[in-house]
Parts: sequence; structure tokens; C-alpha cells
Amino acid sequence: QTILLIGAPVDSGKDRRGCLMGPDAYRTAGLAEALGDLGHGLRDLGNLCPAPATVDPALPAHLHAPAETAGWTATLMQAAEEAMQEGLPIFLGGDHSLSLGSVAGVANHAAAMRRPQFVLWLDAHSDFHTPQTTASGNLHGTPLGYVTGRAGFHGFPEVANPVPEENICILGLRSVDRAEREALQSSRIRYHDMRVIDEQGISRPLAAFLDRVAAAGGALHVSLDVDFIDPLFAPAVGTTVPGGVTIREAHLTMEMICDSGLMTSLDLVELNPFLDERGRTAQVMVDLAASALGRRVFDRPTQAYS
Ligand code: DIR
Ligand code: MN
Ligand code: MN
Ligand code: MN
Repeated sequence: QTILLIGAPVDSGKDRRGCLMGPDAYRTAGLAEALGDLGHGLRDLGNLCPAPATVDPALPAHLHAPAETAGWTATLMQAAEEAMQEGLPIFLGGDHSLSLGSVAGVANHAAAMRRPQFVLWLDAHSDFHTPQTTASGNLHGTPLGYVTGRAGFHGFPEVANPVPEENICILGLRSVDRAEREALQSSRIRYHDMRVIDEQGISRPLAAFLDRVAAAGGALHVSLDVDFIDPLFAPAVGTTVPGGVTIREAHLTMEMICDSGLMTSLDLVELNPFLDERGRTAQVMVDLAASALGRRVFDRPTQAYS
């Protein structure tokens, strides 16, 4: 299975700049070498550019850079659909608004293959806003709203194959806005906050979700936001929230994903190298990607945990 590295220097999903440096930080931290060492075939497709787009006047006025994000969405949707025909794409962000396009694109491919699409969202935030409910106006808080087919994304590409809410699992939540909390609680999304992880460990809710994906024969997109991890270990992100998962919990998550053999696409998002010290957070993300794709200390029988 060939891995395709797709740089998406999206920086329009929020005010604070710097995520555009993400793709090159991952390259500098040795992502290609780490995955190549694991025996994977690998192609770096370089960086994408956003398609030209205009603002739809029906969008609320407080949104930050909606035209640029709509353009990125069109570009990423197409790139994701094409990449799925050739291998396992890793989208190198870029802020989390890149997932409007990456997830919608992989879902189009899954629909063409007649496979259900599942999404594992690893994030402190639920990113389930619409352009109308976001208080910040930052579209990086909206990808799950968009890909599930919520209304209000005027001027954005049509979501031909919305991801069913019950096929989405969010882990790591500790910052959920009021409008999202209400929408999430009345949705069929499986969401687990940090308290669940504290009480049950991360493996229990994760194994339950992976079992459902396997039983359905689904395709699995994993979206890894830097702020899933505690800022003690991964400080280079614009929206740090204390109380996140540890490095060990993050690696266990990625190793279980690897053992399941289910992952078909991956986002690495929200890294802001401008906020970092010596590329430390980029290195953490590269190591986590390596765990998701086969790096381990010792071999072990698969699914020893379930
Ligand atoms: C916040 C931040 N909920 C917003 N979202 C982030 O602006 O809507 N998502 N950082 O990962
Ligand atoms: Mn996010
Ligand atoms: Mn296809
Ligand atoms: Mn986040």
C-alpha cells in the first residue's frame, strides 16, 4: 500500500497565522524517512494551492476568510478522491479547516466503492459548528458540521456523500462550545470527553469504535489535531487546552489503529511551527504517524486488548 504525502498549507481557518508552515515542518522532522523505514512505498505529492473562490453573500459576516477556505475545500476534496484511488493519503496541514475537503473527498471515494465511511476525530474540540453557530467565526471549528451535511455552508462545494453521524467517534474532548454541546447531544455522533478517558482508559472507547468499523467493512479516516495531546508535550498549536492525552495514550491510540488494519486516510492538522521550540511538536506528530503505520517496540499478537 503506497502512502501519499499531500501538503495542504491551509491557514485560513482561524486568525492566528503559522499553520501554513506545517507541511514543511513535517518534512523537516523526517516524516518520509520514518514511514519509509517501516517498509512503506511512499510518494510526496508536494503542496496543494487553493482553487479561486468567491464569498457567498448568504454567509454570516463574521466568518474569517470564507472564500479562501471554500477554495481549499474544493481543491482538497478533489485531491482526496484522486489519492484514494492510489493509496493511503496523509494530509499534512494546515489548520483543521482542511478536513472539510479531505473528509468530504474520501467519503466520495468510499461511496463509489460502496463502503461506509467512518471518521475518528482526535481533538480537544468537537469542530461541529456551522457558519451560523460559530461564535469565533473560525472555520477550523466547522469540519464535522460540514461533512455530516449540516446546512448553512453557502458557497462551499456540495457534500455529495455526508458521513452518517453514527459513523463518527470523537476522542479527547475538553473544550466544547455551548452551541456544539447542544448539537452534539442531539446527534448520533459518539463523543468521549477526557473524563471518560480518565475513568475507562482510552483503549475501551477506541476498541469499541474500531470493532464497529471492522464489522461494517468500513473505510476509516483518522483526523489528528495537535491539541488532542496535552500542551505539555505538544505546545505548537494555536488553541492549547490543558488536560489532554499523554504521549503514551496518543501512541496507544495510533498503535491500536495500526493493529486494526482499518485506517485508509489520515490528517495531521493544526501544527503551528511558529509557536514551537526546535520542531518538538512536529517530531511528536511524526512519531505518532509512524505508530499508526507500524512502528512499535516489539511485535505482539494483534488485538491483544479487546
Ligand atoms: C473553537 C476552536 N471551538 C471555535 N476550535 C478548535 O473557534 O469554534 N478546533 N480549535 O480544533
Ligand atoms: Mn480541530
Ligand atoms: Mn474513486
Ligand atoms: Mn482542536
